[in-house]
Amino acid sequence: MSKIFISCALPYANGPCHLGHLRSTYLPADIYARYNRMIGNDVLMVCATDEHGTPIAVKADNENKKPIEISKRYHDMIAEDIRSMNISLDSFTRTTDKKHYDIAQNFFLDLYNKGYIYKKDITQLYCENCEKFLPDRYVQGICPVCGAEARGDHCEKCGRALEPTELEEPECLTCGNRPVIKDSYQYFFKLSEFQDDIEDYINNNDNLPANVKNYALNWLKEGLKDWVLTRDMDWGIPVPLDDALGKVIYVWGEAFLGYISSASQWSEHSGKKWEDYWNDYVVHFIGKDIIYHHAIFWPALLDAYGCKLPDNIYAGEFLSLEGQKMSTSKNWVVWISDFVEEFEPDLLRYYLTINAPLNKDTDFSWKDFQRRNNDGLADVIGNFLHRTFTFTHKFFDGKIPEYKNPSKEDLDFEIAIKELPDKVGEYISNYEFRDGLLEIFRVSKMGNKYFNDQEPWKAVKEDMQKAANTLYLSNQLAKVLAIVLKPYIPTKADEIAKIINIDIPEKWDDAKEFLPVGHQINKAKPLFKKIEDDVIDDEIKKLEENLKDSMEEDSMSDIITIDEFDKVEIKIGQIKEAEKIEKSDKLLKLQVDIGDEVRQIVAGLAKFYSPDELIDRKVAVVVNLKPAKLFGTLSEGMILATGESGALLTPDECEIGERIQ
Ligand code: B3M
Ligand code: ZN
Repeated sequence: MSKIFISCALPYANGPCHLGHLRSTYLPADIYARYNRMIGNDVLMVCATDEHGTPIAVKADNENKKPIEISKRYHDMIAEDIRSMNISLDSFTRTTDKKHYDIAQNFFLDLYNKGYIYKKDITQLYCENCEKFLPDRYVQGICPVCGAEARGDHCEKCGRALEPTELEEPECLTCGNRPVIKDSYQYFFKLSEFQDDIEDYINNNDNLPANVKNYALNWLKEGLKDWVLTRDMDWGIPVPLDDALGKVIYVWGEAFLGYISSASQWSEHSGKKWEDYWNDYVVHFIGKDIIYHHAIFWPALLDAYGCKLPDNIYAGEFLSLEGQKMSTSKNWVVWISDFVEEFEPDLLRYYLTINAPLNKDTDFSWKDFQRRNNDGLADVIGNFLHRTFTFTHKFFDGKIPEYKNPSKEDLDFEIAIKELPDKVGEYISNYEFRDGLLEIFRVSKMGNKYFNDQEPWKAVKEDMQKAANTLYLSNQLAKVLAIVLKPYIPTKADEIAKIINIDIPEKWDDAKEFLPVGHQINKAKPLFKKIEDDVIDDEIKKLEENLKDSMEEDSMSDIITIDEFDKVEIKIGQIKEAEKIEKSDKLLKLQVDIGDEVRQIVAGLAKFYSPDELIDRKVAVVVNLKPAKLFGTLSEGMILATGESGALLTPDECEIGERIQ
C-alpha cells in the first residue's frame, strides 16, 4: 500500500468555480483519488482557497469592502461548488488561516537564514496620484514579449511571468495614470541558483507528462532569473523581518504552502502525519497556465528548504465554451452552481472526462453535452442496464439465473467483463482518465450487442438456458460497472449498486467477485435520462443573454446617470494667485477663490498661459474631487479646460461661488 499526497491548485477566492476549473483540476484529481482509495492506497487529497494577491485587494477596493470579506464570500461559494460536484477532498482550508501564516513565515525565514532570500534595491512602478507602489495587478500594460495586453505580473497570452516595470505603456489600474519608476527595495529569491537542480529534476523525472516537461524545458533554456518575493501592500502575509515594514510575501511565494498548511490542519484532527504521504508520492493537479510556477518555482523553493520535490505534476489544458475563450468579465462561462441547479453533477463529470484527453485543449458546447449524454450515458449504459434489470425481473423473478454450458459468445463476453476492471485501473493509474472511460463504453456497447444477438426475449420460449446465461452475464457486467464507474460518476455508480442490491462497493477488487446465482436484485428504475432539445435551447439562450447583458453594461459604462452627474459639484471660482511648479513644464499651482474658501489647485495649464495671464480669471472648478498630490503639491480640485488648447471655460457673467447644474 502506498500513501499518496494529491493536491488541487488553490482557486483564487475572487470568484466562484466554473467549468474550466473543474475540467483542468478538481475532476481529474478526484478520479485519481477515488480510484487510489479503492485499490487500497492511503490518499490525502488537499486544497484551499488562495486568498491573497492583488485581484482580491482590487476587488475589495472596488466594492468598498475589506479583502477578507471578499475572500470569505468566495471561499464559501467555492466550498459549495466543490461539494456539489462530489470532489472528495480530505481538507479544504484557507490561506488566511493562522496555521498558513505561521508555516509561510517560517518557510520564508528559513530560506532567508540560509541565504536564499536576499534584500536588493530596485526600481518599481509608483503612482504619484494614488501615492503608492503598484505591485502586480495594480498595473496593466503591454506584454514586452508577445505584445498582448497584460497585467503586472503575468501575461495570459504567452504565459510569461513578468515584472511590472517590464510592461510597455503601463497604466495604474486604480486611477488610469501613467506610473513613474521609483527606487525601493524588495526581497528576492535566488531562483537562478537552482538552474542545474531544476534541469535535473525535469529531465530525470519520468512521471512528468509531456506538456509540463516541454514548457519547463523551454523556460529553463532562457535561464532562470531571481524572483521578487515581496510586495508593498497591506493585504498579504507580513514579511517576518524587522526592516520589512509594510511589505508582504508575494502571493506566489506563499500560495504553494497552502498545500502544506491544508495538510497539516488535516493532520491536527486526523492524528495522521501528512509528511508520510508527501514522502511517499506527491502529485499536483493544476491548469496549464501555472506550469511555470509548479514545475520551476515551487520545486526550487522546496529544494532550497531541503524537502522532497513533487513526484508528478499533472496539467490540464484549456477549456473553451461554445468555441470561444471563457471570460468571467464577459460572463461567458457556465458556473458550477448554475449547472447543478438544472442537471445532475455526474452528467458534467462524465462529459468533461469523455470530451477530450486532459492534455488537449477542448470545448464545452451545450449541444455536444446533450449529444454525448443521450448517445453515450443514456443509450449505451442506461439502455444496457435497464434491459438487464427489467428482463431479470420479468423472466427470472429478479434473481440471478444459473450459468451453464456457455456458448462461444458467452465466453467472449465473460472474458471482456473480467478484464474490464484491470484495464480501466491501468488507464487511471497512468492519468489516462478518458481512455478508462472509453474502455467502459467499449465493453458496455459490446454488452448491448451481445444482448441483441442473444435475443433473450425469444430464447425464453425456445432455449431457457441461453436466456439464463445472457442475463447471468449481463448482471455481472452491471455489477462491474457499479465499481469501475465509481471514480468517474460516483452517485450514479452507487445508484446502480442499489438496484443490484449489493453494499456500496468500496474496493476495486469487489469487481472480481461475480454475483452468486439466486441473488435477488431490486426493481429497475431509469438511471440515465435523455436531455430534451428545449432544455438545451434554454441553456444556450441563457448564455447568450448573459453575454448581451455584459456587453450592454460595457457599452453603458461610458454613460452616467443624472444622479451620477449630480455628484459632480462644479462652482464658479476666481484665480487669485498662480505660480510655476518646479521641475514641471506643464503644471501651475493656483489659489482659487470658490466663494466660501480659497482652494489650492494644481492645473496643467503652464503650456498655455503664463501665471500672470491667469490672475483674476473666472473659471469653472470641480470642487468635490478627492484631493491628490502632484509633484508633492496638494491639489484640491480641478479647473475645467480643453485638453488640446487649454482653453478655459470662463463664465465671466457669473458670481463667484455659484454652482453649475
Ligand atoms: N491561485 C490560481 C491559478 O492561477 C492560483 C493557483 C495557486 S496554486 C498554489 O489558477
Ligand atoms: Zn493611480
